[in-house]
Amino acid sequence: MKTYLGIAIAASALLAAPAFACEGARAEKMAEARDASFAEADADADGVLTAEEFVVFESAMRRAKRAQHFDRVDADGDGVVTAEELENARPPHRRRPPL
Ligand SMILES: [Ca+2]
Ligand SMILES: [Ca+2]
Repeated sequence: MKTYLGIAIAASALLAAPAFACEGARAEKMAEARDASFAEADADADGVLTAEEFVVFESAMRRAKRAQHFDRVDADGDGVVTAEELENARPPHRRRPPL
C-alpha cells in the first residue's frame, strides 16, 4: 500500500506540475517527483510512455487513491471498515439520521 501511496504522490506532482507556477526548492522537488514518476511509468526506459505503460501507471494511481480513501475511512487503522466507520466518513450533511 505504501508503494501505491508513493506512486499517487509522485503522479499527483506529475499531473499538477503544469497547473502551478512554483519557484525555488518547491519547484525543484516537484520536478524531481515528476521525473521519478515518469521513470517509474516508463517500464522499458525508452523515454516515452506507450498506451500500455500509461494505462498501467494510471491504474496504479487509481488503486493508490482508493487505498488512501480506505485508510481515511478505517478510522482506527485496524485494516477493516465497520458500518460505523463508513457512516462517520460521510460528510455530516450526507449522514443518515440516527434511529
Ligand atoms: Ca516506454
Ligand atoms: Ca477499522
